[in-house]
Amino acid sequence: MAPKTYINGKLYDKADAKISVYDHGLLYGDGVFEGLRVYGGKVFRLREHVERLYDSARSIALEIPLTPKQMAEAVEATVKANAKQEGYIRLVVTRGAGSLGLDPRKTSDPQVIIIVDDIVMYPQELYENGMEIVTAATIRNHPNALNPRIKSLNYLNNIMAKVEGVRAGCHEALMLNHKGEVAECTGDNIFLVKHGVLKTPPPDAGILEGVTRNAVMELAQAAGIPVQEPALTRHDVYTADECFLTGTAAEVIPIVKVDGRPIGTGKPEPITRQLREAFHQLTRR
Ligand code: PXG
Repeated sequence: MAPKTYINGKLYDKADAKISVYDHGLLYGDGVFEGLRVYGGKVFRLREHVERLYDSARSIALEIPLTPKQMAEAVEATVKANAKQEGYIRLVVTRGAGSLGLDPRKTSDPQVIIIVDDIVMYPQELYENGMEIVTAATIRNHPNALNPRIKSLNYLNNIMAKVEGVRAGCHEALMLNHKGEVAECTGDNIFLVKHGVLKTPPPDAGILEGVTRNAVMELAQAAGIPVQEPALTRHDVYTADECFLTGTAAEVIPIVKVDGRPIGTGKPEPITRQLREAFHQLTRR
């Protein structure tokens, strides 16, 4: 079935799902978004994603013309209209069409877009054997410039780091924050394991607080694995026993090499494998 896209309350065929070239989402990256997953016909952690979307919108002073409840219902109705059992949802709210000037007062009608489609993941082999990443020279945005906790349509910061990763022959790149601490990857959060303790940078390290990150932290706690959110350096990464990334698209993927240094034994290790399995159970049950 051809995908049906929701725009402002109506469903359109893919070829007809269009918005104005005067939209400030296109002209300035002025808007917010979410990426969600559908497992077995059910949207994973819909409430958390909607809450983060509204927090992002509030932070950029964008008023969404739906209540969070209406937004959640619109997402579910669009998934249903697409008869989607397994897939990816891109939820976008732009500032709307305006003049060719920055002033948000010149815009009207924020556009609410819900795309339901398939997901592109890393090659399956990397989930089994682990992935290699490099540190990008491009740092995460300074929180006082554009706070990384906002999932805005302005993803150039991450794309520049992704370009560096790809040029180095990797699928992902590690980004540091303005203090030189480990932040996250371009579209995934990072976790380390050291002496049986799970560690991930805190939200104030300048990261997006991932829905998958929070789910994995809960799973670890439930399994009796201690969880900490300390400031981390690249030294902590290089000397970790295990490393993995989390994200809606990536789910849980082992990292076995960072900047040419093998992590642990250079093969996916037990806690990573355990949490990957636990996440699989959580989403596929
Ligand atoms: N950090 C950043 C910077 C992200 O953009 C995550 C972490 C993981 O968060 P979640 O809530 O997904 O666990 C993200 C989100 C894609 C795509 O299509 C993925 C993200 C962002 C944009 C595009 O692969 N990941």
